[in-house]
Amino acid sequence: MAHFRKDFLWGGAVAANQVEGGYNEGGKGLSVTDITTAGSLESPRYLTYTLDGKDGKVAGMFASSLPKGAKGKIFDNEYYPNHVAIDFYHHYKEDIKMFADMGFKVFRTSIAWTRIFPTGEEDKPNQEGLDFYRRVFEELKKNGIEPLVTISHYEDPLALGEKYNDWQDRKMIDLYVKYATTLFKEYKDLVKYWLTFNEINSSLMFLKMVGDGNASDEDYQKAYQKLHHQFVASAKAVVEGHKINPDFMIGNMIAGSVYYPGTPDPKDVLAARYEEELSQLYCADAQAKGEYPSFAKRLWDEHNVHLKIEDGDLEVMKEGKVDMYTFSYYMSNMVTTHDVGEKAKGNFSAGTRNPYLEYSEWGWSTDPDGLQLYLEKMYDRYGIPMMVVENGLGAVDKLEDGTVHDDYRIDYLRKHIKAMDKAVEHGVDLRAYTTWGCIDCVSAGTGQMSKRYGFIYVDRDDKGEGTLKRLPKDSYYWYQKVIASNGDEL
Ligand code: P53
Repeated sequence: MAHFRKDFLWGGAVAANQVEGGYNEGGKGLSVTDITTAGSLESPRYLTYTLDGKDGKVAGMFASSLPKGAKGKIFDNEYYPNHVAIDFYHHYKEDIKMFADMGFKVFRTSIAWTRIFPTGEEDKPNQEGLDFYRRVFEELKKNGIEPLVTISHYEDPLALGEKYNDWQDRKMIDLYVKYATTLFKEYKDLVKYWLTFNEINSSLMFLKMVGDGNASDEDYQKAYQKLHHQFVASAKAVVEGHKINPDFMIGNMIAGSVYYPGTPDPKDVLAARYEEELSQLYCADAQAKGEYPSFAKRLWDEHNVHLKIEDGDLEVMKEGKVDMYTFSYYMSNMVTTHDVGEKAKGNFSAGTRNPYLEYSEWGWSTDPDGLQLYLEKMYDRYGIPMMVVENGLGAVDKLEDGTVHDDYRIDYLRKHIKAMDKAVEHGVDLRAYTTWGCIDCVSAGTGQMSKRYGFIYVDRDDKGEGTLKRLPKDSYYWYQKVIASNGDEL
């Protein structure tokens, strides 16, 4: 027998910009993702904003600032995969019906800030945008599905990015809080679960991708300053949210990973620990303990960072601690000071390939034990309810007789569900599991459609061709059984 609670929330996750399309419909403004072109494994697109008057390859959707004076622009001869994505904007009813048919109890999506405040600075929210999400949430509720809503998922208004140099300016805090409070008030009876920022720690992890991992002190200064503003914004949103509805459960969202020492050399053990402090615990402590960790000073000093902290900031961080710890988990990492093994490739994977693990076509390791370890470690550290809000295998699927035989995906998910079950057996208070890209969508890292995660196949390719028809894969029927048996039938 599996150990999941009776009311365990099984479901799936996506983000507005990766599924909705309709990028200029319903009064929506441009987001940073709308000006991001497609990429590939070799050339991940978070390095390739298309900018007017600059040569383009300067900063990406995860960067902490735009080059001074840069203006985002849409070029006629470029392809922008998020402009149509899978057109969830017009297909949401059909898609929610399929989620309900699988037995989903929860569906995680985000709200596009630019549907609500097109430039981020309007006095009044855009009614059409509010109405769209109301229809989506009502449709979910009608189907017995609880919405889990990310307030900001790599889709900030482009106008704010340009004007306030991404999150370098404190002004962003108030604009974010105004946006979040608008959502809380509008949907207070429809949405109970909220996440403030998607993978907030990606700003620090992203630095590994800059200049072959040799980001400058200035890059670190910007990343830490951006994070400080986001921590304060997140905490203020938590405080305001609880005033609007004390039942809200508001979570952080960390790109979760574990870091193994590559050899038993104590130097490697220390290096792996330091990597964990930088990439995980710094942000996790700030939001779940409501304070900077003891090792923060070491991290700042390492890169001559001087954080601008204003009066009241630290108090509000303490007051606005999150109610639950939520994270994505795809892979683990290995850190070594020795010259052993092949360098790991792919998103964020600084370090070396682990000889005990298998790697996906995109270079991500499969490590379910790492998920168990992560859950047990973090629950022990923070002691608040946890949710795995992203997990899954990005793979190329082959359409055969109108379906996809994706046993590799079933295998990946099965192992991770078993790992979660172990952690629950060991005492972790786990509330939900939402697999990433439960319906095929545009990859965040590469902009590809061919990197698929879904239980539902969507007929659309990397060039934007296809009928957008939805088809259940083998994993669709498998997940239906998993949910119906509350994790017993794997
Ligand atoms: P894609 C890197 C490493 C771990 C998680 O990613 C990441 C990334 C970014 O590429 O992002 C999350 O689409 C993110 C989602 C994203 C998903 O992982 O690159 O929250 O938006 O789609 C999978 O394969």
